Order: sequence, then structure tokens, then C-alpha cells
Amino acid sequence: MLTVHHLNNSRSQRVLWLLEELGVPYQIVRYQRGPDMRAPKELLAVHPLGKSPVITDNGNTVAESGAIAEYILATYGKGRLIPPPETPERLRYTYWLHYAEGSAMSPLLLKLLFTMMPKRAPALLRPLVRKVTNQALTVLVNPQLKQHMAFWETELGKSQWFAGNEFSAADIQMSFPVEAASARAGLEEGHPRCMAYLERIHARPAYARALEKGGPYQVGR
Ligand SMILES: N[C@@H](CCC(=O)N[C@@H](CS)C(=O)NCC(=O)O)C(=O)O
Repeated sequence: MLTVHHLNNSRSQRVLWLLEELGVPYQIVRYQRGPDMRAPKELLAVHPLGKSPVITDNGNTVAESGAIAEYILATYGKGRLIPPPETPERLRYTYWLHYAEGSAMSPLLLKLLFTMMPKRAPALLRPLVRKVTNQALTVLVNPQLKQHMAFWETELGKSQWFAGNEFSAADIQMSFPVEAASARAGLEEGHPRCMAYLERIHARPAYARALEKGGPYQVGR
């Protein structure tokens, strides 16, 4: 049976959601983050990078959320949650599937790091660290995030879902950056379509079932 190596409060929530949408049977092996938020070393026994998500299935070990989504859809999807080949929707689908991790997550991760750094710095150094990180946020990170969020808002004006009028696995992949932007980048201000999109995905029964199976989930708070 397909096994999801599930780290609490992490991107592997998306894999559970995809499997719930498709009704594919699976089992979960659970891993808990340490106080430093890192995955436990047991995950290194599954994949050399020790990150989550990673799945094992029929002798295959697949890491990287986009690759996992592709594997699950190719193996169990029967054409569901992916637009037909050679359509404009399929091209959009491929773009968003890769964009989520390839482009959107980097500024969101920098935002998290630069916001946390002063809080974790030794008290004496804190003002200096805050000065440097604030500058990095103002000059480098926040303008990029603004650009990304405006892009999503425009795209969601063209269709209800990222790849077109049908919900697809690209939406599952995009849920993580959109949720992270809502948690830490001020998405709620000036992005009504993105906020409505979040409401739509949270209302899906498979999303709720995945949360029940995966446990408490709060992106980036
Ligand atoms: N681009 C990778 C990112 C994997 C990743 O960074 N996962 C995080 C959880 S959201 C993780 O394992 N963090 C714990 C650690 O790095 O120790 C993917 O989409 O699978």
C-alpha cells in the first residue's frame, strides 16, 4: 500500500489531500518536528535529504511534492485532476505545478527566516540583527511577495481555479504558498480573489478529511 511519510504541519498535508481527492488507499507513517522545526533524523532513512513529503509505493521512493503529485496522478489518477493534454489548461496546470515550489516558496521562506532571526538572536545583538533583516525584508522580500500575490489575484480573475474552470492538482500544489502568504505576507489586504480561493479549497470535503488524518496544520504561524 502507498505510504505517506508525513511530517506534522508540513507540505505533506498536500499529499494526503490529493490522495483523499482521488480516493486512493494509503497509510501514514508520522514524524514530529523538533523544537528547531527540523524533521527528525528517522526521515533520512527514507530519503537522503530527510525532508517531507516523501512517499513509498511498490518499491518506488518519491520525494518532492510536484514529483509526488505527478507520480500519484500517473499511477492512480485515471485522468482525474489534470487537464487533457495539448490544451491551454494543461499548459497552465504544468506552470502552476512547478511554480508553487520553484518560484513562490523562496520569497515566502525568506520572509519567515528574516522575521524569525531577530527573535532568536542573542539579546545584545538583536537590534543589529533586526536592522539588517528589516532592510532585507523591505528591499528584497516584501516587494517580490507583493508582485507574486498580485499575479495570483490577476490569474484568479481569469478563472476560478489556477489551471482553468476545473479544480486540478495544480490547486493542491498552490494551496501551500497561498496559505503561507495568508499567514505571513498580508494576503488578506487587497487580494479578495485569493481569499475566496482559500475559502473554496478549505470547503472541499477531501481537504477536511486530509486534515483529520494529518493532524493539526498551521502554515507559517
Ligand atoms: N520543495 C520540497 C520542499 C520540502 C521541504 O522543505 N519540506 C519541509 C516541510 S514543509 C521539511 O521537511 N522541513 C524539515 C526540515 O527541513 O528538516 C517539496 O516540495 O517537497
